[in-house]
Amino acid sequence: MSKVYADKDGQYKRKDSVFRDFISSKPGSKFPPEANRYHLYVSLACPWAHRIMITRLLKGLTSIIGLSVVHWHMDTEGWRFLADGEECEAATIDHLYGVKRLSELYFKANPNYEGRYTVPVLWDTKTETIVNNESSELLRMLNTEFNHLIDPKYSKIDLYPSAFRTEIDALNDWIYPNINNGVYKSGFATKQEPYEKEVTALFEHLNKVEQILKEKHEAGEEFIVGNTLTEVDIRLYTTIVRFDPVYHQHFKCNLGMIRHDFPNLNKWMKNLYWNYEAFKSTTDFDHIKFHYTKSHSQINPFGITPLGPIPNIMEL
Ligand SMILES: N[C@@H](CCC(=O)N[C@@H](CS)C(=O)NCC(=O)O)C(=O)O
Repeated sequence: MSKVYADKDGQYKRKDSVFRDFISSKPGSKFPPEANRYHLYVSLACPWAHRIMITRLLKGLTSIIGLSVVHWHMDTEGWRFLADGEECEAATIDHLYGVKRLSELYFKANPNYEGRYTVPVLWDTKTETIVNNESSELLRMLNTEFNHLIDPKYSKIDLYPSAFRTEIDALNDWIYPNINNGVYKSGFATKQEPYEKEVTALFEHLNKVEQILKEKHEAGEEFIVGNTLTEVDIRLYTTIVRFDPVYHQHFKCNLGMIRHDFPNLNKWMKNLYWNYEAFKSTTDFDHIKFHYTKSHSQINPFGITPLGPIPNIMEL
């Protein structure tokens, strides 16, 4: 029997990330910002890791923080890197140690580790440990802590501007549980009642963002907060771009599709994808579709990947 993520009530409960240190330039910091000291481990399929890939590009950090990309297939032992002679476009070996599995890095960091081996991971090559594996915190670190090491055209980009922090925090507070995690809570439910409750809440909150974006578009603006790209756009984009290709069918989030039923969310997503390289170049629909449909055998036992929707994202 493959893994079931729900508890006995049929509800999916996500576990908190456990490595929660911070890169900081404050005196005495255990993890000071330095070029080429830290390394990111990601999956191109994963919406949480995708947040960090977008941020790494937007902030011009590609030559400062290295990157290893796991294969899209996640089995009962978790994520693995590309094996010798194996082909999987955009996946890599582990560039630091050449290990086969992400779990080996978790055990290197803590031999008694007992949790799941999740991406994203920010690894410190100096102390050989995991600094942090929580995407919402990694996003904030990449936003501020390397600013003195990068070109001013990148350091001036602020994804969590102080003028909008209250508004951003308030949006994160309902977008995360109802939308980002809402698709997982719908898809991993193993009883009818929790599924219906979660999918209903998900669509109520998609309608709420649709309304916000309608007003923004009417005012000639393109982003969710203020008139500037913030972490709210990044955090929502990585869920919405997976919605029609995967969540609608695989996670049974099928009370509507972004392309047919949410014109303003669709317009906002297409704008980010087609007009911002950091979004388009980090969105890999093959990794996304293959990962979910061929890794969650409890949901899709034969691992058949549906052909549609075609296209994965509509033209502008
Ligand atoms: N709270 C974490 C969640 C990360 C997470 O759940 N990642 C999934 C992939 S989408 C993972 O690596 N799962 C591995 C597993 O469950 O074994 C974050 O936002 O960084």
